[in-house]
Amino acid sequence: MTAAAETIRSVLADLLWQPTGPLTRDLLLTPGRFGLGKVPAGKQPDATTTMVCGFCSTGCGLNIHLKEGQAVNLTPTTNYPVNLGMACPKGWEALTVLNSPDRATTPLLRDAGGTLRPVPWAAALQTFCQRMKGIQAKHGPHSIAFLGTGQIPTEEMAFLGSLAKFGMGMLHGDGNTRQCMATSVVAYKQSFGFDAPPYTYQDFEESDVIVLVGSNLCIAHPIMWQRICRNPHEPQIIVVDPRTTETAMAATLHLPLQPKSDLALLYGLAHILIREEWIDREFLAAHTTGFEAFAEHVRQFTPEYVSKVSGLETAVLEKSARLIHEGKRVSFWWTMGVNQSYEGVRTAQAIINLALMTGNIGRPGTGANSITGQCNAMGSRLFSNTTNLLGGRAFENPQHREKVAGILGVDKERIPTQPSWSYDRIIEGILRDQIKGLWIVATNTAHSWINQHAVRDILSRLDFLVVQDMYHSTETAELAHLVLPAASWGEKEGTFINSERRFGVIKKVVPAPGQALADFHIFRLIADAWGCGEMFSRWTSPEQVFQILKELSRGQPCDITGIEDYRMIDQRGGVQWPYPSSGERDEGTQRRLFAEGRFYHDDGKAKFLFEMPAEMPEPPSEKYPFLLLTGRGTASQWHTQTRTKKSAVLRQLYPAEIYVELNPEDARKLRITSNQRVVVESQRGGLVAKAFVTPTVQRGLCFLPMHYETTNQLTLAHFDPYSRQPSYKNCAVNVRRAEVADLSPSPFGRGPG
Ligand SMILES: Nc1nc2c(c(=O)[nH]1)N[C@H]1C(S)=C(S)[C@@H](COP(=O)(O)OP(=O)(O)OC[C@H]3O[C@@H](n4cnc5c(=O)[nH]c(N)nc54)[C@H](O)[C@@H]3O)O[C@H]1N2
Ligand SMILES: Nc1nc2c(c(=O)[nH]1)N[C@H]1C(S)=C(S)[C@@H](COP(=O)(O)OP(=O)(O)OC[C@H]3O[C@@H](n4cnc5c(=O)[nH]c(N)nc54)[C@H](O)[C@@H]3O)O[C@H]1N2
Ligand code: SF4
Ligand SMILES: [Mo]
Repeated sequence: MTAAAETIRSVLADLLWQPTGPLTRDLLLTPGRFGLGKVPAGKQPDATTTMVCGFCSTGCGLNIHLKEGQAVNLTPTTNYPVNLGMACPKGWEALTVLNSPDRATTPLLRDAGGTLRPVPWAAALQTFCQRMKGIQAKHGPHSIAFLGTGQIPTEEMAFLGSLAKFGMGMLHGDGNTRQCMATSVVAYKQSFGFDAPPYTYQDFEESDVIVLVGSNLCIAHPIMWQRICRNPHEPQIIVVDPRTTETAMAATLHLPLQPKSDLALLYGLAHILIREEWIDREFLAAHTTGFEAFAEHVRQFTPEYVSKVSGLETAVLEKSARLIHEGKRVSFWWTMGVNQSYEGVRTAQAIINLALMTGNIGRPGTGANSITGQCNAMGSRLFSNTTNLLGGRAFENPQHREKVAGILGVDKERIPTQPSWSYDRIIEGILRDQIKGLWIVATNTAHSWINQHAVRDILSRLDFLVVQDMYHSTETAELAHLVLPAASWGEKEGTFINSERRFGVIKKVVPAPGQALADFHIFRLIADAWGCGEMFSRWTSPEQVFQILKELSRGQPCDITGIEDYRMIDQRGGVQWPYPSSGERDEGTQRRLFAEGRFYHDDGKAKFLFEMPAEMPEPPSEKYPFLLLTGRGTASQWHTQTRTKKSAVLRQLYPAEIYVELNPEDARKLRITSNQRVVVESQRGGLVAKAFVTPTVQRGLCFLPMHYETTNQLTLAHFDPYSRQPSYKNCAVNVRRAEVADLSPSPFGRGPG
């Protein structure tokens, strides 16, 4: 069979669910709903199958209950080693959000009058290739780019990155993981020699001291928090967060530091630990480099100095250092309060340094542990072919290129010799007329990217914007020239890799609506239409691609050649990397890295890396006297809400309208009371929100959840210099009571919420 015929066969098999009838050419030629994908009634027994959740990186196991072969309900899996029978509200509602009138069911093309109209797949594919190739012919091969995601299966990410770069000749493609994990990736690579979060979730239960920095587990990772609650050692829980979050309230010690004083604080803790000789000299000598220079660096971070910068009392600093010293198994965890910062990489490394100098790594209950965000951010870090060449390799390395070319059977000249521009550079590239065509897959840039007015303006300058999403109503799809309708979690197959490096399987348990196709099949169709289908002739199904990924991982720290197939992953309750086919391998269900103290740098040692703290680029001023923090609002809201707002149950669990958290004293001075509408404005824009007056935010700070459309109209586009991750959690704003003129009609874009 030719590659094109094979594509049509596999696409139809997917649409028909159980292919029973003859193949139909209508699929490619007719727009509209087909009623394909109906499960033949009565053909299959009722049963239960298992898969992992598709929201957050915890990667909970779910039992999916099937009636006549189709999912009707779900329950958390009791014997899955991640969640042990628990799920958060999003997990429980994961099937519900699939049914919605705004699901994209057919390709949509913007007509001459500016309206998006249904077109058949064949026309959509033809337009896609003509317009993208036209741009390349006029402006050069690198004038088209893509933006991907941490929320599609690993096999699909690898397909997108390989098709775009090796098949279509793109150089630039990045993902929303830049907004999220780039800082951890760079920090680990520089410190350990490979992007390798070392922990397993059991460490939550085995620590006697747990340090959470910029991480609101109760809201963002509630099942991980449940694992802490199961810890039998009555652990000390130290939470470092400027806000008194739900997690901070449950801590044994909360350090409400000034925002972005983390670096000084962490150096200050190192200072005390060294002063008291509470460090593991033996471990330092055998397994690390650069400690002496680091010790010299932190001498200036005296408790008095750090107290001034952070607003924490010296006694609290001394107490924190003592707790770390007295702990036998201390684990350090961080999330976006660290990563989303203009000095995120060095802050993450300051955490890594604490773990190294106290010998808290490689043993149960220890580690310098970055918690991931999206269900498959880890898959994207290893296999999306954006920043890294497939399998955690480097584009710049000729041996790596040769290796990948050999495994894929691709001409090595087709592999770029440099990594892609980062997300912010791609956006800037549009502004500079260097990028004219953009393909956005499973991310909602027009809502989630920093400084939203600017990014929407920039996207609107593109000659051709393609958005591939499960809903046609996202803020980004509304700007598109072409919308490609995607099947979602539950409607397709593949693997996700969770925060603790565990592969889990997802399955097709409901048909996708209308003509929506798995991203996998969309990539196949595009490969054929582009004329590079032969290059992907082995990429016939997700499970076939999984076999290719195994080969790509061979000999890498993330070697998974020992995993046979999806069945094995499913039966074992997931498998953590590494799991090589040969040599020593740990068969346990909970596995951590660095037990032998061997890191991935050539000398086998971890590096101490440090730098002087930087100035905050936009501190509060007379005109904008508050510092704005942003982040997750509730356990029931997911990001830009495209999914979670589709569930009536979840909608009951969070405020429909955007709200801003304000300190009572500040509110009193401004004559603002709870539930009153206020204007929050920065140099870049303003929004109307309901005031939520609460002592959980300190004076001079305010907090907006990221889930509402307008939040990023305020944020300042600035980035960590090493990871290029946006610093979403600090910009200067003013808050005032809303006047009548502010309210109706809203002067701020599409209005509140
Ligand atoms: N319910 C829900 N869960 C989610 C998500 C979701 O959208 N909804 N998203 C998932 C994703 S992709 C991610 S990345 C994770 C994010 O998970 P988290 O990082 O835990 O969530 P955030 O609320 O973004 O940020 C955490 C905390 O950082 C604090 N912070 C702000 N500035 C600073 C600072 O300067 N220093 C310190 N120490 N702390 C600071 C904030 O006050 C906030 O409480 O959540 C995942 N889980
Ligand atoms: N102010 C502020 N902004 C932030 C943050 C913050 O803390 N503060 N956090 C940042 C972080 S950490 C993150 S991760 C980003 C998240 O930002 P986004 O990635 O923009 O958020 P989502 O809403 O998860 O968008 C995912 C999109 O993919 C679609 N989708 C879901 N499943 C599929 C699928 O299988 N196939 C396809 N094709 N589409 C699918 C969804 O409908 C949705 O439109 O936001 C960032 N933005
Ligand atoms: S904690 Fe995360 S993975 Fe678990 S059910 Fe909730 S959203 Fe899903
Ligand atoms: Mo994220």
